[in-house]
Amino acid sequence: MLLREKGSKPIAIPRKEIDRWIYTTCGYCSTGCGIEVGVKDGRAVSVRGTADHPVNRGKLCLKGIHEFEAINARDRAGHPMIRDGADGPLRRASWDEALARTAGEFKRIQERYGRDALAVVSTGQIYTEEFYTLGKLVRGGLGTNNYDGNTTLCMASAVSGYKRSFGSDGPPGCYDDFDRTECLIAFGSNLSECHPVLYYRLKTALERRRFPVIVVDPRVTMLAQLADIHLPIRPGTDVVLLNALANVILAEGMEDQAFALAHTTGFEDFARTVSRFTPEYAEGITGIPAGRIREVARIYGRAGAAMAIWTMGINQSTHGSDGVAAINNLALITGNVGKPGGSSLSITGQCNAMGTREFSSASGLPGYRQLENPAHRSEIARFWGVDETFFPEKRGLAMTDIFPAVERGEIKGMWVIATNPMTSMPDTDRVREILGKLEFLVVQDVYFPGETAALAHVFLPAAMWAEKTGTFTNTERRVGLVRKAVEPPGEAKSDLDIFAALARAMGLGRLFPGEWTAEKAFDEIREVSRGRLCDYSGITYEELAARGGIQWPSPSGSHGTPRLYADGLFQHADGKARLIPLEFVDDNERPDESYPFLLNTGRVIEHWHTRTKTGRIGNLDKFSPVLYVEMNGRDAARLGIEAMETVRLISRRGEAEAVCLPTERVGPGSVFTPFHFAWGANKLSLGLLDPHSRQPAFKQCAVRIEKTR
Ligand SMILES: Nc1nc2c(c(=O)[nH]1)N[C@H]1C(S)=C(S)[C@@H](COP(=O)(O)OP(=O)(O)OC[C@H]3O[C@@H](n4cnc5c(=O)[nH]c(N)nc54)[C@H](O)[C@@H]3O)O[C@H]1N2
Ligand SMILES: Nc1nc2c(c(=O)[nH]1)N[C@H]1C(S)=C(S)[C@@H](COP(=O)(O)OP(=O)(O)OC[C@H]3O[C@@H](n4cnc5c(=O)[nH]c(N)nc54)[C@H](O)[C@@H]3O)O[C@H]1N2
Ligand code: SF4
Ligand SMILES: [Mo]
Repeated sequence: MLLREKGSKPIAIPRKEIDRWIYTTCGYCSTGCGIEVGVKDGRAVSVRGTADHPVNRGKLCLKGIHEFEAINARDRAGHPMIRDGADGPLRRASWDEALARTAGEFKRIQERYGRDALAVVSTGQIYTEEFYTLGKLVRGGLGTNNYDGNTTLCMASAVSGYKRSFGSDGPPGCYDDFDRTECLIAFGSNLSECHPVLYYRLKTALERRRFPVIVVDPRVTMLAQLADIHLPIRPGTDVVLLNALANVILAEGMEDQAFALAHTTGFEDFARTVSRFTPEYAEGITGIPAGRIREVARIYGRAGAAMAIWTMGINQSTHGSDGVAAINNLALITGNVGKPGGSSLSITGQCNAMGTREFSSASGLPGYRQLENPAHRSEIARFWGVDETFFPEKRGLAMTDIFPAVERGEIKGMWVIATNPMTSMPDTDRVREILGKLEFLVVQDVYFPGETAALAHVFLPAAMWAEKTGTFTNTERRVGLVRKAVEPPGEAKSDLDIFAALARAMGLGRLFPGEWTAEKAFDEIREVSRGRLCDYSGITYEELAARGGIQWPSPSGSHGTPRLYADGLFQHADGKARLIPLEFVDDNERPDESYPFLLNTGRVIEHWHTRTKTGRIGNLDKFSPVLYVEMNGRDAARLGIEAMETVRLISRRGEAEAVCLPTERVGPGSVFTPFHFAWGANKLSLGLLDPHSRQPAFKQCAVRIEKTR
């Protein structure tokens, strides 16, 4: 009222006529919010949060609220395209022609150079049914072992760390832990911008009941401002901090000995290693005062139930997998696994980064099975009706190793599905050269043009979120249903239909008999997962819609499981978890005289990754329209750079121009820039790889900043 009196307009939400509301799950991040699409005359015209949904309780974040606009945005691809010759323009083609060309080139390349000369690079953003279908085609039909996805840029370290500690992938905790914990420690997670509805869950839990929140992040994020204690860690040194926390917990007898004895192995080696990581030693490496480390260890160690969460600040590091194992170590010595409020919970990234881990076969076989395990190979061979000797006996190259293999001439063809490496991989000038070396590149996406699509020989237009039916799995293992609300544009087909059609074009139709549908794929998923950790056998689409999702394992007759390992039985053969001694390896590019700043990269709330969606949505793009770099005010003053002045960022790989924002949010000597812009962060990044997970260290490289005038 007051605002109106002053003459400014209040926000007006137009009343829209809606024919139907269709229940789905959000297609952006892994929080997995329940969201309904409002349809009018066959068009998506609105969305609303599902009021009683167990995840979001009716709330949505900025991206969710505008999600229907991504469907109607400009440049939706409606027909296949083909490039005649090596460098002719892309021209419109029929599906028959595009599929025949793709099938022909895949066959030619595999016959001439071998099965593995074709690489398949997928995503964390299509449905689980689509992942399963793709995996069946690639592992059971194409037979290339160079099959992976962008989850290697994202969740690979979490997967690797979970496997090393617990014997299997699968986040043990759940969101309900926010409501039950007595201490939360968050590592490298910008929760308020990247998982805003989880931030809301955390804040609501804190309003009901105070408990200490500790945030470990070199940057003063909004989450850091909410924290009781913020530890502005020197980038890339989390393993040292974690070892020191364990050091104090053991030195002061705060461990849960009964739990550690009954449910872990390796205690003595672990204790010996962390005994060297005193808080004083850790202070020298992490920059966190020893007294602070002791204080945090005591809060965490004495809490009845303590919860650790983490995201890319841990995973995207040269020792990301060790960082995850170190967080798990801390949880294991204090008995904080499998109990209400006590967990080691990796906050996932993409809407279905979990689904690909479960059923895409990208790093193994469906249902968390491994290529290295002969029993797993024969189970799946029998289930799919293929010869078991067709499967490789170990995993092939990860996404980050596939690109160098193209550079070396070992891979000649690539199929890129729902990912945009020309913007999201480290050192994009090199990525461009690598993609240019391919004899054949197929890109399957929902928009055209795009940075990667522009280089394709064949472009396949896909239906997007809410234009097809299927499921996503979120951070807390909750399988959520996405229903088809509207028709895709033009001739675009669901990824599932594209996979089945390509299989037929390649003479592999036997893998997908009859009419291959999401329901059929889901039935196979239920069957193939029976008795596995990620058991879907008790899940149906109807139950998913009725309950707002179900958390696996959900064997027949059950309605899901909130926490893994509640019985203390882990997935290693002896049923015990491993305490893993971890050393600190300091191998990042370090700032020096020529490149004096350490560059940190990440996200803003308005944008999604490479901006293919959010860059096309006015209500999001206009709030974050330009590439910027945060720099400490003292550094800016020293270099004579003013607020909003355009500066040049230069690394050993490339250059980018950005608007400078002097701020106290980053400390002296470090700068931060979002990675969403094709002309930004990844022209500069180095992306050294973690030895276990092959995930790139996107968050640490050295740059120089110059004035442009
Ligand atoms: N708005 C929005 N939300 C998203 C996404 C998006 O693109 N936009 N993407 C989704 C996806 S796929 C993902 S993976 C998640 C990512 O979610 P987050 O990981 O939360 O996001 P980031 O901004 O990449 O990085 C998180 C934090 O790590 C910190 N960090 C950097 N180096 C270190 C370090 O050495 N140690 C520690 N402890 N911290 C460090 C950074 O300062 C940053 O604040 O977000 C998901 N949600
Ligand atoms: N410097 C730096 N780089 C980073 C990161 C960082 O923090 N810093 N983070 C990394 C992380 S965690 C991630 S997850 C990656 C993300 O990197 P990308 O996966 O490259 O990012 P997106 O823009 O989400 O790409 C998804 C593509 O799929 C398309 N698409 C959307 N829905 C569908 C669909 O249903 N079907 C098909 N076929 N296509 C679809 C979109 O239009 C888009 O082109 O970036 C990584 N790169
Ligand atoms: S928090 Fe994530 S899942 Fe929820 S509305 Fe926002 S983007 Fe969608
Ligand atoms: Mo991610």
